[in-house]
Amino acid sequence: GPQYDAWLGYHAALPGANGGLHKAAPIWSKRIEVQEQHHVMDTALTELSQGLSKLYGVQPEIIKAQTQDALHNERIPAIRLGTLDGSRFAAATLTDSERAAVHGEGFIIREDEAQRELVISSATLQGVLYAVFHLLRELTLKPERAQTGAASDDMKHGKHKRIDITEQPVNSLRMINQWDNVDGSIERGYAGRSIFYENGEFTRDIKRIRDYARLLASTGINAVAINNVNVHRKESLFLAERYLGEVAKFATAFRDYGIRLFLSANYASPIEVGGLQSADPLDEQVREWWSIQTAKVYAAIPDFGGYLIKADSENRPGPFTYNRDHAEGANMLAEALRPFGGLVIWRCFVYNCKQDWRDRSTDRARAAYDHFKPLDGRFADNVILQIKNGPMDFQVREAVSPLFGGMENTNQVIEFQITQEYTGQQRHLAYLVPQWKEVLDFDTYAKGEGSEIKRIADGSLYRRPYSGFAAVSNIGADACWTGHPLAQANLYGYGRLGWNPELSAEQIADEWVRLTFGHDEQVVERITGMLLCSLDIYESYTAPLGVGWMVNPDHHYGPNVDGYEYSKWGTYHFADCHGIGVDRTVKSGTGYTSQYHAENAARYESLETCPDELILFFHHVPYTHVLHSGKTVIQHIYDTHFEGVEQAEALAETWKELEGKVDPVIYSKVATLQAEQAEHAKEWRDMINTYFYRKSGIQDEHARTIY
Ligand code: BDP
Repeated sequence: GPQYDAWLGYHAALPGANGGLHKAAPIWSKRIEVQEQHHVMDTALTELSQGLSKLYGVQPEIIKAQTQDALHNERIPAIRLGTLDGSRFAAATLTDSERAAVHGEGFIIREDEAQRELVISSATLQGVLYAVFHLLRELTLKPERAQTGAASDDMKHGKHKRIDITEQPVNSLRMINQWDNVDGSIERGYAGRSIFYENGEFTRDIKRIRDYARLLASTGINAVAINNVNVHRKESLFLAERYLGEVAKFATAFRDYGIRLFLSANYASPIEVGGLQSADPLDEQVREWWSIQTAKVYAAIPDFGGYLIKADSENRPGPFTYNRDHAEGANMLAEALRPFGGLVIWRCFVYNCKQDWRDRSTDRARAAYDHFKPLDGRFADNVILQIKNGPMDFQVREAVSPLFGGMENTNQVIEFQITQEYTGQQRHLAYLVPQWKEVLDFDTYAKGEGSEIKRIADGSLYRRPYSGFAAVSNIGADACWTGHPLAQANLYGYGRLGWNPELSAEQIADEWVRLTFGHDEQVVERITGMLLCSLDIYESYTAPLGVGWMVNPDHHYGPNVDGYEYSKWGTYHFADCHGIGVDRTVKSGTGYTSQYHAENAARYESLETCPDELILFFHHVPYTHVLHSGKTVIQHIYDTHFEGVEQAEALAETWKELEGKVDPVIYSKVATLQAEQAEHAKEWRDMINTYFYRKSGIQDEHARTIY
């Protein structure tokens, strides 16, 4: 059904035109020709013929032939697809410079002048698959584009443009992290149980894994880590014979969609799995164990991606136990993986989660930079550091991580969180693409103006061999995959942004809505509108001005004004009767601002130039401090919390206008969730407003009732 098909329903091409579907079919859509045999090519063929038959009601004929002569008779209209080197028709139709314009997973889709032939080509088979998904997306998004032939009005007026598309992915690694546990639970999962595991075993439902792989590949994802970064005892054994066969089955499902499989590994695996006494990275026995074990992994999965590691973080083991640093720790694994072309993805989420809160110099925001910056240049060339977008932990608003721009000689990927741990847990609507865009467009000034984070993530600024995106998935066994049906837009958007960070949040929202719900203009306008304002709304009724963390400890859902204030996790707002905020300045605070390059350091250090939305992230100010907006901090808090509730209520009302215009199951699911959000927003408003009213004793200028 539509929930499960997500953005791949291809039902929406021509609304209301069911009977006349086949008339709209492009001339080339009835025949597909290929020369190459490969599992990814098979996937591409299946996707293409399925997609075309859904769009146009005609099942294309697939011609597989080894010889060029049998195929390339240009008088027969067809789609001809293959790699640049493996298919001769690509050579016949594309010029040298056209061929040179794409590499790796990039692709070309070209219609000939007469619009009777469509050539799809790429240097790689994955590229061919991405091209197929891209073509089907374009045909769905722009149904008029496919109307070739005399019947088309555009043609009569000579306006129809032939299809001519060249695409090149900007980021090489475009990865998804599953935080799934083998017992079937998902850490920070809000969409039901795991689709990967049940009751301590790998699922038998490989079809569902394939369907997931398909969704991911359609947006351009090419790597997946299939287990939680917190690797507990049982998951450690994924490296052992006991489970490797199962891992290999998953790898096959993903491989068919051009996705490489990675495992999160426990740093103490030599002890947990191997029965050794130590996991010291400089111990010969330990190194040998990793080499042998890694060879076994590659025997089962020849294209295995590598290990994702969370070490010395939140009670996970790591090299610190042996007085070794993280370069020594990571490089040992890199050595074991190198012979097979594998990668170590080493997370930078390292901080002291047992710190003494009375000591304000241990600012958690500082931790990753303090820890990793001195190691720049010491990591092996197949190690990639995975850095969260912000220095704290996926808050609705926080500064960007200063590690971006701090490590010129180290491979790095940026880590986002698609799962909405701190942004409403898929019960509140929060379209996250605008937040990711802001981070990616942030100028670090690392090499002067124009050193945006997206250029560090894509490897171009420092010319790094490995780079890209990683993100924590938001899916589970839920019927619509993502709990909140509109949260699918975040999974879709993440993939699209990884492929091309220049796409706008608006364009991605528009694409997703049209692919999922069709082209009814009211539907498109309302849903994109809801998505695009959703994160601002969520921010306005939750923790104010970048201070973060006013959530319930542990599960992190709902307001809790002092829940983390006196705990050891290093997540404070320091509110008292005089003021609020974390002083991270050099002048009087933790000195965190100095981790940025001069331009940003100065901007954040000064109250005059620090942006309003981050004022409490960087400064401790009195409630009467006047923001650039002209409002005092306390009045800003009151106003945004009252407005936020009204806007959350408006979201629910807007959705109601779509009754009867979208799939009824999706309609009622979202209607229920939006009503809950509007209610829950009041709880946020009242707790936050009351708290600051009591702390400050300052009345609301508009004398609204504060509970
Ligand atoms: C935090 C989550 C925790 C994760 C951790 C991580 O609360 O469950 O294990 O991040 O990224 O956001 O390792």
